[in-house]
Amino acid sequence: MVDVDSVLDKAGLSNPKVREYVKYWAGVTGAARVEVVSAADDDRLIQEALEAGELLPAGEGRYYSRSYHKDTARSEERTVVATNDPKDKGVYNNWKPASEMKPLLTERMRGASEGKTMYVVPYLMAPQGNALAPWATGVELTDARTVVLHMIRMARVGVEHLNDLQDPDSFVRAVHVTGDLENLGQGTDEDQRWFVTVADERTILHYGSSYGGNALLGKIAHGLRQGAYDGWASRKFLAEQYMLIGIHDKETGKDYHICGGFPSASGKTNLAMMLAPDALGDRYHVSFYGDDIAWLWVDEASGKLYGMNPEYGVFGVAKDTNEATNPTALSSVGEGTKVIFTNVAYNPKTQEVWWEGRTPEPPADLDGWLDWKGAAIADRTPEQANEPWAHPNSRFTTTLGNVPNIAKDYDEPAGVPIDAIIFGGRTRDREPLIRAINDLAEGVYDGLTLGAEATFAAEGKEGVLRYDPMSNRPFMAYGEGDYAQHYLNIVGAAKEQPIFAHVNWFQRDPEDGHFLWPGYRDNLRPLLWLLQLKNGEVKGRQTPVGILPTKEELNLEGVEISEGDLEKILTIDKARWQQEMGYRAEHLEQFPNMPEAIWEAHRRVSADLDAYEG
Ligand code: OXD
Ligand code: MN
Repeated sequence: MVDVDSVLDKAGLSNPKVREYVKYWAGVTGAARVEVVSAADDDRLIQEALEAGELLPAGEGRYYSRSYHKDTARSEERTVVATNDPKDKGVYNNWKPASEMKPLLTERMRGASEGKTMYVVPYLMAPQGNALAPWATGVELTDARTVVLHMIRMARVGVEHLNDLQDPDSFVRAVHVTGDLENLGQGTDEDQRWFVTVADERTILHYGSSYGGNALLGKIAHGLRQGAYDGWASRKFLAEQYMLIGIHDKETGKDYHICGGFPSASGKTNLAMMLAPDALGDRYHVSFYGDDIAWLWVDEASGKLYGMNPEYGVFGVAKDTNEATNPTALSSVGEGTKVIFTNVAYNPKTQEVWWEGRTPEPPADLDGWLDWKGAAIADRTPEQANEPWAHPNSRFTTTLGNVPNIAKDYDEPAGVPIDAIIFGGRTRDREPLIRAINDLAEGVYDGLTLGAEATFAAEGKEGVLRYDPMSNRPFMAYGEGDYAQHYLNIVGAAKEQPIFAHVNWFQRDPEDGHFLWPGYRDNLRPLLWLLQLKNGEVKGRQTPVGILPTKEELNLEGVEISEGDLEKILTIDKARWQQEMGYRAEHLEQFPNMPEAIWEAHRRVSADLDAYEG
């Protein structure tokens, strides 16, 4: 049995409740050693991981890791929100009783870390001193060193975040046990994995994976699911899967902040890391706060809606990241950044990495190249020739400070005032470039009916979205009706209302399929229009589904777009919208206590569409 007390004493971990918790789980998991970690341990842990072969060098100050081949993504079916109150059951949260899940997970974890080190990772999912820090504190226990290295990049890590809590018991207990990955029956009827957030006990128990989304418990399990539950239980805040950016107007000296939700594969990270297009760069500077999570609250002093990114790093999808789509991401994974790549293709001879979309063609000289599973590309059979080199969900993990256009105040406790909340899914028709919504209930309604096209034809019907309310479908922690009401309450309490908008960069020509809008850096243009609309500098054109820019209002300096394409992305397809309203009604009917304000918004949009002449 490890002498946990002496380890904790040596690490200066004095919080008595944390000590009790660590001792309990050291006993359950049977770990051979306990080690308390802080960010200052990074270099030593990197060195140990290199020596153990868990990391491989990928050039100067860059590292590479491979995960078990059946452990490469979040598993939504095995993810559960458990509480002691069945009223917390929602449509998406996969609710189960805490009394069933806690003993089950404890048994899975019993003795499962034998022979391993249990790392104690005290963390904070907020800038230090932030108003929401009391809900952002946690301690992850993990038996995987690579998970620790990822946590150091994705969260603020150190005992100082836990020792002086006002209430020493107020921290999230987050236990991660990897399990025997080769014998867990991933994806079969005998699947042994469980990823459980016991939300009303602020306890996270994840067993059976070392992949980031399942194992970095500060990020999704705490930053989104637990955060959402706490925000509702305290009536104080929202935890959303939103990016957060700043826009500085050098001419007026004004700063604006926009956050927003996008279902996966809808360009959220690229948008979050966007630079101003060349033609507008003299006037506007875009800064990066976060690409994945924002917590929103009303600031007591100013009465304004505020937001902050609880994370400390970026856990980005590598696929299709290149100089054109996301140059800032590439700079943030350069030499000396201490980035960790996972499951991309790797060349141990040259220490290079590559992923699909990094360059138009893979490296021509195959010498040394291994695919994400470690198999030599040069040895592929003709049948294997088309298999991807990198896993489609391969990732880079880098700290926010490495992103070249990181906002100067990203680490300040205050957070930033939110001017606009935007939603956008990948949709090939119907959704215009941007439509602005001034009414709170209609904005929330729009977020609740957010969706994206199913990625494969087999997954859905043509023109029918996979709804992903607020891009939170996999992270919903309680009932969707309660969620909608809480959202209305939090944002509704702000003295100055943010403007809402729905954006779509992905409309295509029905004949030849080309994208009608150039996208990427040019996406700043509709966002600037939105801010001008909020400021009363432009009027736009009212339609039943929101206010659209006129052609003249949109700053198109330096953009190549045909008149026909522009016309198309700035108009409403009435028939398709009327069809969509039917699908939306079906979608909303699933949620038992959806607030009347949301239904009223739905009926208003529907009636306005029926009366619309175009
Ligand atoms: C996700 C992520 O799975 O951000 O959404 O990694
Ligand atoms: Mn995400």
